[in-house]
Amino acid sequence: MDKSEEPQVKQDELTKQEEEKKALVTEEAGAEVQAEGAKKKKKKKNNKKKNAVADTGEGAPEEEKKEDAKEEKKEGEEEDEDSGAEGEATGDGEAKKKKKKNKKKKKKTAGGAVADKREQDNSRFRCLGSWKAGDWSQSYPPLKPMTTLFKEGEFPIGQIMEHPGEQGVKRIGDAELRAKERIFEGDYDKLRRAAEVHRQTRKYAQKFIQPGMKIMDITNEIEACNRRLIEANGLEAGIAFPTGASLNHVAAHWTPNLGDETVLKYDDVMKIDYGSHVEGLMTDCAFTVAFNPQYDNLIQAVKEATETGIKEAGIDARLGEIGAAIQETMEAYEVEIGNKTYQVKAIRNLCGHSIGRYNIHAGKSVPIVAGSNMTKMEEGEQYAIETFGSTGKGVVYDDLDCSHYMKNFHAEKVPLRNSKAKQLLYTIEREYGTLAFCRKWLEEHFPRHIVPLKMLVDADVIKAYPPLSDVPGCFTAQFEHTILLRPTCKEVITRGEDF
Ligand SMILES: [Co+2]
Repeated sequence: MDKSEEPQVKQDELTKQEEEKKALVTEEAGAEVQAEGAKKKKKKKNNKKKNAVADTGEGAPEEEKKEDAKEEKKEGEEEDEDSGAEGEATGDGEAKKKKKKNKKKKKKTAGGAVADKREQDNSRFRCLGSWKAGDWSQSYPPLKPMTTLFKEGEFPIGQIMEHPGEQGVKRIGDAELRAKERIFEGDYDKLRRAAEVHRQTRKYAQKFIQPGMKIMDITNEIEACNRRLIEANGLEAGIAFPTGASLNHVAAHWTPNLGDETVLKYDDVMKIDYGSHVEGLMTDCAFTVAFNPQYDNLIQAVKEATETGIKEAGIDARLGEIGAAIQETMEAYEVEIGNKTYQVKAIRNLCGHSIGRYNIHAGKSVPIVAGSNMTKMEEGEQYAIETFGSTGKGVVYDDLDCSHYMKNFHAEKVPLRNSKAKQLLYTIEREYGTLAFCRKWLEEHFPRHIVPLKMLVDADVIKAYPPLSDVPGCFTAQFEHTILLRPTCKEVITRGEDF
């Protein structure tokens, strides 16, 4: 995500949000995270069963599996302590759980998981496709990393599309370009591995996300799954950036900080935005979660606008023209919410962006409104195509309570006097390099980081990425895919049947 301009709107009404938050805490009756999050709720089992059936609308066999997975977790409560918040790789926990395996009556795969199937009904979410039946050897919850499911060089290829214009047809059959492409196959393969992690993680998220859950539990669970499947290991492979879970008028860059109690409601519109990387080669992909059909036209507008962006993108495509096409698709929609009709607006100071190695915003921005940028996309580039629609003003400003930070990619060496600030910078460089991180993650490596973190931000070594919000009371939606501009074609690496 990229914010293209300085904030244009100033406002100080955060009261509404605060009130909502308070109201929500009392509502916390419903669902729970199936795996890690379940540990605190031993005594609520009866509730849970009732809710799970009511909320998911899934068939009986699935429910059995879910309950099964919960039982497993409850028995393994102690080891959850370390696999929970930071979601360590499964190795350890797996071994411990195996010891307890003989207690189980039903068939299990390694790590206490049950066999999953590929087919998954997503109809309880608005405007998300369902996963079709087919070969599938992942467990539930997903514990098997991609390298155990696929051989190197054989990670699933994304959606292949022609580059726009006449050259597109020529490129796709060009032998020389194909030969050129072979040089990059290794990188494509790593990106496809990261993309498959994104797909499998989101399929999982689409199974467990329910109104009533704490956003903290949702994001922790997504991150734990992401880490397991990508085999997170220092800067070699891991999460590419914090899991965005921005709600309603907040469009992007919000993830809960430690202690946050926000609960997902039936009427919320949540943007789930996360990424995985292998050796700094990363995916950036997002979708909108909503349950109430009143948002359908907003979500559909954004989904189609992102598809327009993907279709228009390609070698030699001009950035300004892509923006114009996106805006036209988006703003053809109206949405009726609570007896009021809104024209969907493309958020004019948010953009897609080029991606480089360990560099989420590599320099080029893909606007989502018409503009005069004549810059062309080029062969070999990688882009996140993302669009945001809003029922508000169509502009975002920096909101409060920052969670996202990232080292300045081109930061000069700045002499730091404060020893805490120096230590913190060292920790950030070691753990995240130039990848984005959030305060929740930092807590484990560097508790009481607020003051030194502010020093680093003031010294311009670390940049703060506060939540980006439209006016309170409005709703925003987002869809995003990562595409590769290969010499012969355009590959939508994060494509799935859900979106
Ligand atoms: Co992005």
